Formats: sequence, structure tokens, C-alpha cells
Amino acid sequence: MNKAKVFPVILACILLSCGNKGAGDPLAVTNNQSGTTPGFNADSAYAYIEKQVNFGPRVPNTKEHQLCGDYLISELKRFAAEVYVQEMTLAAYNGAKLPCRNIIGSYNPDKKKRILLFAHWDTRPYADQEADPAKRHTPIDGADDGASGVGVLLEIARQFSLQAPEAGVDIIFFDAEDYGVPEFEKAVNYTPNSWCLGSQFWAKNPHKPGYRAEYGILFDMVGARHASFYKEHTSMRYAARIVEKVWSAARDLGYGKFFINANGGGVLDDHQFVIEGRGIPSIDIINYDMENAHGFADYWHTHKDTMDNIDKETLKGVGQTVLEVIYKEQAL
Ligand code: AHN
Ligand code: ZN
Repeated sequence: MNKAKVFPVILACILLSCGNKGAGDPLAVTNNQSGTTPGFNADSAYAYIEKQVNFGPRVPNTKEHQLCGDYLISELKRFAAEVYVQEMTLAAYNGAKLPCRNIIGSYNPDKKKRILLFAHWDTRPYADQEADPAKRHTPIDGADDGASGVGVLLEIARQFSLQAPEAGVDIIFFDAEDYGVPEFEKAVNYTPNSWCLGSQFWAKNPHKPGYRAEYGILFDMVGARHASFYKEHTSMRYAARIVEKVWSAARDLGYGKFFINANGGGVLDDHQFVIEGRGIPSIDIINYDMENAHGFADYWHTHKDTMDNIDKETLKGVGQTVLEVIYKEQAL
């Protein structure tokens, strides 16, 4: 188009917008704080991650797990309209009894249209991906694997408490995601579904009978420096529309370097049980590394999963993107 043609179009737009002041006018919305997305504070999310890591590894049947769970409940109570705690004893692949808690916070509890945001809060009892076999039997810090998703969600929860979104939102911290059969026992003790025990329990026993949400978003390993979130296979199969909604919001905000516009592999993760058990189309935002045979980054399930690896730019990219998606949702 040349300048002569563009100018009348711009003029027409200006004239149209002048003659249409009031409800529905996009210019009026710019001055209305309640119609805008709040800013995600990455310093705050980082501090929530550090706080969890400072308890020590959050492995069921330890004091650290107990104390961190108490802390998460008290934080969510500050920020959510309603908090539910599901207490249950789950059976690990090796017969161990695991005292566990799923921690749930609700916003706009009476709204029919709901969005579910979730992450796991426990950490892996073993560093079974360590190259040195002598290092494989002790638990990990789980700064990214565990704490990052919860840290981002606590900051999102804090933002909800300052300015409520239109839609109903539920946040769940699932327990016992990472108690799956370790590599060094796979040959002798293989058990299917040894992962995601907390979400499996919740899918069969939701905190509200018949619980439904329009869609779900899982945050798993969302804090590492230079993270890459590919479009996970199960997410694409059951919730492609939600993947596109989140990935395009990220692109529009300038976070396309984290949210890669390409397919990744399939990951058995908490979203699988939310999809199968409750029929809620759900996606997994998870850091992939295609260079590794297991598909995850080098630090995954090793003693390198520490705070050193956590980057505020990644936290901001994930947190701001999801806030943008949530605040664009209208209530039904
Ligand atoms: C499996 O390793 C089977 N799934 C990866 C899910 C996971 C573990 N996410 C964090 N830790
Ligand atoms: Zn893990």
C-alpha cells in the first residue's frame, strides 16, 4: 500500500473512534486498571523458590517435607479465598507408606467457569541420573524440579489476591509426583504409575465432588536459565487449543525464546491424570533438552538441580505469560 492509500484509512479509524466513546471503546479500556494484566514479580517468585529449597529436600516421611507443606498452606491461606488440604497416605512402588498432602487454593469459588493451575511440591528422593553411582542414593534440592512451579504459582496467587481475575481459578500443589521407580531399581521393581501419586489420588477424589475446569496448566521445571518449553505431546493431543493460546500469548509478550514453536516429546506427568481422571484438557509447561536421551536438562534428577540454575528472566517469561492468559478470560 502506498502513502496515499494508507492515510485515508488512518483518518477513517480516528473519525470512527471519536464517534464511539463509551462501553466497548478500546481507548477507554487503557485507563481502566481492572481491565489490565498485573505485572508478575520475578523477584518474589525467586524468593518463594529459595524459601522451599532452604527447608531441604521435600521428600515424604521427612521433617523437611512436613515443614515445607505447613509453610505452603499458610502462604496460600494469605492469598486464596478458600484453601483445602487433602491428607492421605499413599503407597510407593516399594511398599513404603507416604503421608502426603495436596494443597488447594480457590479464587472466585462461586464462578462456574474455572481454570486449574498446578505444580508438584515434593522432591525426588534420589539423584538417580547422577553419572557416579555413589551419588545416586541421596535426595536432591529440586530447585527447578518442584520448587520452581510452586514458586511461580505462589506469585500468581499473590497477584490474584491484589486484583482478582474475572474467571474462577484453582491452584493445586500436588504431593508425591517424584516418587517414581528409580533407574537403579527399574529392573527389579518395575511398577507402572509409580509417578504422580498425589494427582492420581486427587483425580479419583477431587476436593469438590464432580469438580470440573475448562482447562488446566501444569508448571513443571519452569525456572531454569535458558529453558525451552516445547509443545508437549499429550498436551497437544488433548488440549492443542490451550497450547496455542499460551504459546501465542508468550510470543506476543516477547517470550518466544522460551516458548518454542515446535513439538516436543510426550512426558508422563501430573497433567495426564488430570486429563484422564477428570476430563480436563490440560497442558504441561516443561523444560526440554533434546540433546539428552531422557529429554530433560543435564541437571534433571541430579545434585545440580540447585538455586544456581534458577533464572528470574525465565520465571518472568512463564509467570507473565500465564497471567496474561488468565486475565483475558471472561467469567461465564
Ligand atoms: C518421568 O520421568 C516418567 N516423567 C517425568 C515427570 C517428572 C519427573 N517431572 C519432574 N520430575
Ligand atoms: Zn522429577
